[in-house]
Amino acid sequence: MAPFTSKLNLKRAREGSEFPWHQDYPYWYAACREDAADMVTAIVFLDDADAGNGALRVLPGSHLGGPARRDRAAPTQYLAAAATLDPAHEVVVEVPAGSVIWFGSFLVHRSSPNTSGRDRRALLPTWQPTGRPRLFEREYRRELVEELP
Ligand SMILES: O=C(O)CCC(=O)C(=O)O
Repeated sequence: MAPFTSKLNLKRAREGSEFPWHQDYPYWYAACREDAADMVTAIVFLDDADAGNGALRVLPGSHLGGPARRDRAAPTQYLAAAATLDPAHEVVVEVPAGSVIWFGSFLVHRSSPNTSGRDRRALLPTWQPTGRPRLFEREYRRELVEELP
């Protein structure tokens, strides 16, 4: 595996915002079409993460379903259509600092706002098969998401 991209997500105490339900697939698809299915992301937690400070929340099994229906009414065209999901199956992944969660681009996930007094920092490197261009070397074409459900 080789690097594709990476980012630092900082949910500041009392200010960190939510990430609504989504798959990473549409975000990567706009840069690399079907290659997006091969991406794997690690979340490296630098702080304890729990429901209060914005832990990751996942829908188990959703990684097997391929592209989820998008919310075409949302300002961003990348989010999943929440009405098509079953939040009763949501799992809040509470982990201590130093934990690493790996997931593929089809996993439907979200995270809640940080309403606590504790920061929640995490590094998110994304990996791809060796020999392919990195995200910054590819053309990013937002309109490609229209090809997805
Ligand atoms: O940092 C988080 O809580 C989740 C971020 C996320 O879902 C993403 O960057 O795709």
